[in-house]
Amino acid sequence: MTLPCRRIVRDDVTGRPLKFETGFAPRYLLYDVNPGEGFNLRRDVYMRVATLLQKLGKAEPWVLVLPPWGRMYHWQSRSLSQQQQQRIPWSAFFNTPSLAAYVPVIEYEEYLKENGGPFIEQVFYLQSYAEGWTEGKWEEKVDVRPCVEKPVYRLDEHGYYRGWFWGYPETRTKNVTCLSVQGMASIMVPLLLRNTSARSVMLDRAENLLHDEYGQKTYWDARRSMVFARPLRAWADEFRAEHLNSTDATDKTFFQEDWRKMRVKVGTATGGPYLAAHLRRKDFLYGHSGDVPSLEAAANTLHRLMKQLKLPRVFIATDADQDEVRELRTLLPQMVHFEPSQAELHRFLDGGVAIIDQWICAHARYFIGTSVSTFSFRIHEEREILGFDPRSTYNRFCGDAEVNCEQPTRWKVIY
Ligand code: GFB
Repeated sequence: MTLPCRRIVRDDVTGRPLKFETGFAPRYLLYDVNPGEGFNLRRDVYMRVATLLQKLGKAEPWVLVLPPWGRMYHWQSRSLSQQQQQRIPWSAFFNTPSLAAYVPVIEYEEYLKENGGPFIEQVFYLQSYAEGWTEGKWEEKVDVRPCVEKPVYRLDEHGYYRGWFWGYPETRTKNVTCLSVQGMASIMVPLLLRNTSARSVMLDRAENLLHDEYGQKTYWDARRSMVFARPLRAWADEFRAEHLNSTDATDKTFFQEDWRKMRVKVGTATGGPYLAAHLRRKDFLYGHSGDVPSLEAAANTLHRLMKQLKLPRVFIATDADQDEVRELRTLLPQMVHFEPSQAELHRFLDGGVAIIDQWICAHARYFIGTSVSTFSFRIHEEREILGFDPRSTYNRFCGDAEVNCEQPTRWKVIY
């Protein structure tokens, strides 16, 4: 039997499906994540779902629909309206042809056109097992189960389920099923291929699926395909040149948009003549109070590092409020910080400003981040891709009273 995937005609450069032979209409995979989760955890969930899609694609022509960005708890700029920070396409933050070189992807607006309307045939709401692990034994499994919590979808008078659907109020579905799941993302493959014939399937609460091969080649392929959008990189590069005396040529940070061609020897990148720090504050001040330093302690660490590494400046990426930033400036006069003008904020939005911060941190001679922050983790990965010596990357601040201040684990790119 010929597998249907052989019938997809793909673009050589982007890997994106150009057409499907008659009788092989694509199936669409959509997903969403727990509303409380931040941008960089969502990036991690994208990788899990993209890897699932890659496996589905070996049997049938599936396309991943990129969930519009919005309603993010951490995007708090008052001068931007809720509407401005909703229904944001992935192309605002990522280079979508680079994503498509890993798996076929389309934006939600493209899906609406291709699908002929705001309908999703089947929604699977993923949840844990009500009983937890049976006899303390962990096994991979997935089953249709009653919803453990009150469903977030409500039935309208026409028999459609309504929900958040990324801020598209017209979007609706006829079927919502709760699935208890315990396992890697690929546990969904048999279910999606055999137990449903729906052409469009949404996995809500997709963070319940684990990585198939954490830290392995598929993980890194998916990660490397998440190239930031060109305007954000270009803007951050200008900032580096203007404020930090840093350019790719002098720093030996050579980046290729076609991530498949990029393979850099570890230790090749030297980075710009600045120290970079990610200081996560806000909810981390109470959520992770034990391992987040006071501003005084953070400033002392940075002074010590600048002296030790003979670096004249320190770039600070932070979600701290204005009072804290002001205090930090007094403690650390050499500090460089990106404070967007109103025009820049309207152009890049909170998500783009955060990416600019990450890109600048990724190009520093030395980086120090915040314990367990996925924002810092994504910077580690970016630096690993650029070819930095791991000793200049896997560093974190310690809490003021922390005794065993374990430093981050290194994850080596697998090509
Ligand atoms: O990215 P994220 O998932 O990282 O969420 P964590 C933190 C968000 O805060 C970022 C903003 O996406 C940004 O919007 N933010 C944090 C920053 N640091 C900076 C910074 O240096 N510069 C800029 N411009 N913005 C997790 C969350 O946060 O923390 C979870 O994902 C949960 O939802 C947990 O809240 C406690 O891993 O740091």
